[in-house]
Amino acid sequence: MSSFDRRSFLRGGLLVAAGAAVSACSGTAVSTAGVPAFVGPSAEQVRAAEAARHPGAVRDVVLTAQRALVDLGGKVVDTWSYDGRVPGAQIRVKAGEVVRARMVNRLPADTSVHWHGLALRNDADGVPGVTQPPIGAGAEFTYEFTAPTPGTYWFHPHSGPQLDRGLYAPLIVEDPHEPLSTPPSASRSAAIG
Ligand SMILES: [Cu+2]
Repeated sequence: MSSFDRRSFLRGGLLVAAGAAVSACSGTAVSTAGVPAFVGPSAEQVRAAEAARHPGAVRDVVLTAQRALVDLGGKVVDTWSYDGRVPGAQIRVKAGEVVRARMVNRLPADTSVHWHGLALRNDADGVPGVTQPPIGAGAEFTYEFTAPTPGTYWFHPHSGPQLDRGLYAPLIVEDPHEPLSTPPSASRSAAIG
């Protein structure tokens, strides 16, 4: 099988699988003519899943994907960025909080935001053509999801090599139960010393 045939085959299989998954959730056939249908943010299934994650406060963030001149230790390059810096500014939330991120696309190309490693609602996963339509040049898209699990994550587009041009930034999910106290072993050695 040539690589083109194989790619077409895989894509076809993915669309069938996506359509089947959506149909299984909604109980209705919503995929027609091989075009994937998307589970919208207001879908009943999404509301139920998010409610089960005990959402807390809402953290509003605006991300602007744009061209920028970035200083790489003396060499200034003309590249793409979130809000004019590489990496982009970190987003820091507490586990259980809702991230509502408005992506403003000022690039001359489609983009998206994939929230790497986070367990989140499917329509916020940022894979253009699979979980959402691409965010076109000059367009906006708002992601909204509960960040359920503490950890250090990052986010980036799933649109061509944009990540390699500088579109990436950290996302920290703090554990509200983390005491941040001195470890017992450290205080013991201090007492001995
Ligand atoms: Cu990733």
